[in-house]
Amino acid sequence: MDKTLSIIIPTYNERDNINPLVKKISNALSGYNYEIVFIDDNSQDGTAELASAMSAEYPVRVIVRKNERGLASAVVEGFKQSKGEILAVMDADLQHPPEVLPHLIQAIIDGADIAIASRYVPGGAIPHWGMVRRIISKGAIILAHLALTSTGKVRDPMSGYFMLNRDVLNGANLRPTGYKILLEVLIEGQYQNIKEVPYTFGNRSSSESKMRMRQQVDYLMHLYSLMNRKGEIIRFLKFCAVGASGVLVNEGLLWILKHFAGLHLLLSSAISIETSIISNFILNDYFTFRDRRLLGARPFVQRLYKFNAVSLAGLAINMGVLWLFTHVFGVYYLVSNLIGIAMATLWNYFINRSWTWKV
Ligand SMILES: Nc1nc2c(ncn2[C@@H]2O[C@H](COP(=O)(O)OP(=O)(O)OP(=O)(O)O)[C@@H](O)[C@H]2O)c(=O)[nH]1
Ligand SMILES: [Mg+2]
Repeated sequence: MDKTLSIIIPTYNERDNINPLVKKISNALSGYNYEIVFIDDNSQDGTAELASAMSAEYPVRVIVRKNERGLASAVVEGFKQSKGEILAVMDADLQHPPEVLPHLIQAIIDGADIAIASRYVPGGAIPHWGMVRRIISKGAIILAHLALTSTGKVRDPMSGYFMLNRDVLNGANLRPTGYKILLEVLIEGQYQNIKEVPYTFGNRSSSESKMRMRQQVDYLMHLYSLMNRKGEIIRFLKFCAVGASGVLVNEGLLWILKHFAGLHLLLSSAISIETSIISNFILNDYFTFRDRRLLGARPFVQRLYKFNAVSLAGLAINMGVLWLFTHVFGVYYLVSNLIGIAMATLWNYFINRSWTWKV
């Protein structure tokens, strides 16, 4: 590879890991044109001094930030301060094995714009994690897929170990909070091809973990910010508003059919429910998912069928939850119904977004 690779490594109190890390990278990348850029947030254990000392023998640069803390913002600083046409990001604690770097480089050479070292593709693993941490990690990934549409095909969007063409960041306004810099790149960057390369997540080799409860909160805030930027919060609110309008249509028509037309209650209800489903569909097609619809009569009718099916299943969910909470858990029925409505709304929203208005 004739392009220069800059490996960005954020550090905070990683003194004991620097020496083995740099040596392993050097072994893995002999013959490559690369630099290692440490972004240290003024560690008090001498990390920066030790790393600087290694620059005599290895292509190492150290940038010390005195007034800022945070992994993701350190990486963004590294992007700015480095020279390479190819960028890599990895942790300092040897949980990201440097032996994977050549595989990531190969993926980029083969045409990937972003190459992700992934724990969740076949061949990848996290042998040292307990059950709780696994569940949190998987839950966070599912949440990201639900909240954001663009992470769709990536199995490990939370990976902190990845490589990319610098061009991906052209025009990208990176504003990450917390730890998940790749998520930010996936949402803000410009790319066509992503390749995931399997790897085994190592055990933290020394020093203390900075993994805290605070990170989970940061993650949720980051997710909210990304959803907001992508218009996904507004989309969900529109969907809820349309749903509320459907309740009015349903109630109004039921009243008219029962009271004025004198139809049987259940027949009136069936007609009202179906009418509100159709009015919801038209409003959602026009407002909520306008950017995701295919034009033409045929796709329109297909969407209508799908929306109908999803809504009827939603109705069943609403009633099932109502029954379960009221009769099994002994919850007051109006409260159970609210829970049912919330569940059905989430179901309707996510299934319609990914199926009815699939892009
Ligand atoms: N510059 C900078 N680096 C940080 C900061 N917090 C963590 N890091 C570095 O980011 C990398 C990942 O941090 P870790 O504490 O290992 O996080 P983790 O891998 O999710 O957690 P463990 O599995 O417990 O190791 C390491 O190289 C840390 O030194 C920070 O505030 N500033
Ligand atoms: Mg770590």
